[in-house]
Amino acid sequence: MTVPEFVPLDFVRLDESEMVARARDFYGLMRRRRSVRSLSSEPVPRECVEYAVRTAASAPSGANRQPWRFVIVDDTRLKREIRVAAEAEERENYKRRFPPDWLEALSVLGTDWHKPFLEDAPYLVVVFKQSYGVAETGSRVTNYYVNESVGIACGLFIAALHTMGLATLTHTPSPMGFLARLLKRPSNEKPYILFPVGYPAADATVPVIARKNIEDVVQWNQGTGS
Ligand code: IYR
Repeated sequence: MTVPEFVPLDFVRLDESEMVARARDFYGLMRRRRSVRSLSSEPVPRECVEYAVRTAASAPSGANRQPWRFVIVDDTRLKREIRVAAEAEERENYKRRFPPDWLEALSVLGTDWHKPFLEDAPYLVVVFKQSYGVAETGSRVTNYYVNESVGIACGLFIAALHTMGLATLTHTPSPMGFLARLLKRPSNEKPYILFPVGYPAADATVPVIARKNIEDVVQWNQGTGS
């Protein structure tokens, strides 16, 4: 066993008024985030997407294994290949694979199999989860809570993009195996989410949908179980 090493926590204690002000401000910013399906092809500074990835990679993870890989695609040809492959899968989904109740659930979002944002966005960030790690010797290393860890990292990624004034969409063209193939990822990595990143198109629209009321998502203490 390795002996753990500890250092004092670098922590800034805030006044209560400052805490509440920050809580309110952050909520005020984040509640305005929307998933955006029409993105502008206007260039975005590389630094922005790099900082968003750094933020994501700061997420907590099971046993600190950091079981993620972020592939940033800005190559026009590769983006086109990804679009063609994603649209082929999604065409099947919408025409044959999705059951009627799923199509009904999607109808309020106005989605279909066309994915122009995969070519329009200046960057596609494809997040891979590492089902297991590979040591320098080549032997397998167990990763823990992989889905939870990568999900949290993706949440931070989305928040970082929104804070810097960029838009994205949580896109999961299904099945996503083509992403591992096109991006030449090793077999321990599975595609998790594809994020197109850019400015919203000037004429972007979003569906009229609502978030649940806070009473419907929060419970303090015991419920009735009914
Ligand atoms: N992945 C498909 C379908 C889709 C599924 C859900 I659940 C959504 O919230 C949105 C879309 C697509 O991208 O069209």
